[in-house]
Amino acid sequence: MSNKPLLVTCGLPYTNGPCHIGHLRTYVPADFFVRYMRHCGEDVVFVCGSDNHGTPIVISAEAEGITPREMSERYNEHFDTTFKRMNICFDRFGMTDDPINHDMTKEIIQNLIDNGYIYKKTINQSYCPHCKMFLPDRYVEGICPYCGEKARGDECDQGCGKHLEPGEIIDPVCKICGEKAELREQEHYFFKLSDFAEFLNEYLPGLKGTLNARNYASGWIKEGLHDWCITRTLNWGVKFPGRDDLVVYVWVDAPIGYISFTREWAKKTGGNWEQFWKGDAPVIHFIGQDIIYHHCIFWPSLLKGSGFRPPDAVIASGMVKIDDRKFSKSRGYVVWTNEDYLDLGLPADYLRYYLLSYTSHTKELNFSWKEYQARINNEIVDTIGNFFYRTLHFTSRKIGSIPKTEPDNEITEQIKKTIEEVDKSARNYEFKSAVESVMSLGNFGNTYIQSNAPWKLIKTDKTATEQVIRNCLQVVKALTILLDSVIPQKAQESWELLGFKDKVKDHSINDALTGFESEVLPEPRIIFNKIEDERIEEFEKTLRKRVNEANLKENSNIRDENMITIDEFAKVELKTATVLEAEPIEGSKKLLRIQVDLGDEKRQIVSGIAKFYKPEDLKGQQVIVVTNLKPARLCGVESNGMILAAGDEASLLTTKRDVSPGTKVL
Ligand code: B3M
Ligand code: ZN
Repeated sequence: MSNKPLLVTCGLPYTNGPCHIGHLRTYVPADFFVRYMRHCGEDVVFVCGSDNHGTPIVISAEAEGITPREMSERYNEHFDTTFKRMNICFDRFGMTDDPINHDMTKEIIQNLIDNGYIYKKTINQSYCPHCKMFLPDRYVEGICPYCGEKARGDECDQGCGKHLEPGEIIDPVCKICGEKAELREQEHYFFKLSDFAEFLNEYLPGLKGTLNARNYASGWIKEGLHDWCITRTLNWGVKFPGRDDLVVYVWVDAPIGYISFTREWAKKTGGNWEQFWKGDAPVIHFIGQDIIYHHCIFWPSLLKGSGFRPPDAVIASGMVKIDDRKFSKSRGYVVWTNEDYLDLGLPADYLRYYLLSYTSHTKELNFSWKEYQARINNEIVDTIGNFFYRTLHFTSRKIGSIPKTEPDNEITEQIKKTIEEVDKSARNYEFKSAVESVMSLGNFGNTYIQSNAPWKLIKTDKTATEQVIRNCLQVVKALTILLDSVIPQKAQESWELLGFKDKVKDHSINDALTGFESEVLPEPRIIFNKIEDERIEEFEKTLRKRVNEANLKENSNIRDENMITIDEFAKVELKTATVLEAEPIEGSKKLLRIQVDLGDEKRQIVSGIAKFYKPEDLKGQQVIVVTNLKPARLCGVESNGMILAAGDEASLLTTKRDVSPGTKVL
């Protein structure tokens, strides 16, 4: 145990959509860590909140006809409630749009200005002439200049994942109206990130947490750091000091939320926030792997440049996949925490167990209902549930009270060994290994009761049976305390079945080795139930249905994209024409030079029909011509229009009755 308190934070969810299990990959392990540390006697402050600014929220709010603030409040409440339902308990869950964060952000920006880390520069920004507005971040879509994939204004989300600066995106298109955007000059403020390479090179090797965070960040420094444009032309956000027309980029005020929420916690409890951000009490960030750059490069530099202390550890979780597919809300590969899980009466604890134990924290996690079911049924129910119930049931039915002996050495040694293993893994942020160690104590217990068979032993030796049961009870108690960080609700139920009246979460890990309070145990009952096959089939069906619906929607979107309006069609000018003359073009087997009469004018058109018509046969034919096509040169010959023909053999289009040349085709 250390004498300094710890501050643990989780990445802040955006308030423009509901919580899905992808989110939980960060929050559940963080909550495990916090609970475990508290069992070890550490003083932990656990804060989080929602990320309310940025274009995604403005766009979603516009689509629903509400204000971004209303949207943010709605989803802030949603996340707060959902986390509580998952037994993820923050000491403060704030909002980045709350006044304290506006103030804190302005203070930090002012410090950066005073310290010379901010400069003004005129840049080319995407602008939509149709909507008459600048297009910050997600208001614009286009092509990533680094990898050529489709990208959003501020990030290459479908390709290389790079952060894009304003104006960098290629072929920008306005997200609101779909029109081509143009570049216009605008004055913006930049953060001199490039000044921090030396600081980061010194800082990163000492940064604790998972290796992926440190390694990615060090790699990016080698590639070179670019200054960040930190203002946006938007109404929603924290105003840049002294500029009413600009707000700061969401990635500036979002992490500053961590400080604001710590201050809110301090205000509520009389605690001290400065010990974390200015003193030397550790700050530990849990985040998703996709925001390592923001937390290991940008954020420490912002803090350093404004006189605050950078974080001590960054723990980055791998991404979540579903049934082997990349997680995608738009493609239907999503499992919603409430709608698809909690609302169906499934225990929060089972999902926590699955998320913690399935893959190591930095690996990608492939969620599958079948795998979930197998884990819960074989590990939680069969191993832990079985052992707990057998022990408690036998105690109450055959012995009547907790035997008045001490557990054997072999047992206490086994528990001590488990605690050591769990401790090592938890402090190294290896949650899967920590859970595995707990489960092997469960297996030990199961094997122990099975091989000592108290139900047989009691027929010959009551004292020996009591010793066996006392040993088993000690293992159940130890498991209950250890499992509290993993499955807190079930652990509390088990705790009460062991005759305790208080909260297991308030107990030290060392109580895994101490005795019991009451002699007689309450009536035992089964607390872990299997997940039935039919239910799993049902869940899979729901997922399948959603994927199909999303695909249908996507297909109809593609169809929509290929449609043109009547106005667009009317732009094409089609007229009848009579062929006056046709002749081959030297050096081309395909092309003919054709002179046509369009009534009030004559034109030359080059047409690729040489293989199918003899020049002399074309003379006098009536054809249909696109007359407003931009002139082009084919084989060095100028062509002013296009003659329409159908199919591979270029059957020429004509009119059913003779009409005079130059008649419009509608
Ligand atoms: N709101 C969500 C994300 O990109 C973003 C996190 C902010 S943490 C300061 O995962
Ligand atoms: Zn537009």
